[in-house]
Amino acid sequence: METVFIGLGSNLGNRGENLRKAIDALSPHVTVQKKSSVYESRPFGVGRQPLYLNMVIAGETMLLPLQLLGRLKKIEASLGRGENTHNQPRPIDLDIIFYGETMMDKPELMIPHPRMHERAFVLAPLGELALFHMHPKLQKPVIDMLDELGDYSRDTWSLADERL
Ligand code: PH2
Ligand code: MG
Ligand code: MG
Repeated sequence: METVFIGLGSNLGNRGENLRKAIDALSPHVTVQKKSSVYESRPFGVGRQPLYLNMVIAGETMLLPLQLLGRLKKIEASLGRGENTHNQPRPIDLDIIFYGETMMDKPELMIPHPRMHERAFVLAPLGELALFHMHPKLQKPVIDMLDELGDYSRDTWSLADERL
């Protein structure tokens, strides 16, 4: 059994419904223990796109990292995400943020997520769940990573009305 943090993002279709359906589809594979609030965030690093809804969940899973990745991809596909939609608007994106203390550097999967520490739309919801959780590679807690993003990142997101 391993503790896993998963980032969810949606900027196409009924975004709140997409998040809800993704969490439902996850639940046979990941016992969801905590859910962050839902955030609305400006698209980061991908040009002009619709606003995202983002959140993070924490749970426990028996799946190994690559098995979990395979499961996340199936859920993304079942919710209408096509192939080769990296950095394109998508109904759902499911990213492994942390998997226990695991560090993994494969072309198909990097853990922790390689860009999580630069992204307020990950760190803000993650901070709600685990402010003092250590990044195993950077050896920093989430609160320090948030600090380093600085205040400017504060106006890239707001809390959404959605309650999941
Ligand atoms: N995901 C990306 C790229 N940019 N921006 C926001 N605000 N939220 C995301 O989930 C997101 C993004 C690639 O996965
Ligand atoms: Mg992503
Ligand atoms: Mg992804």
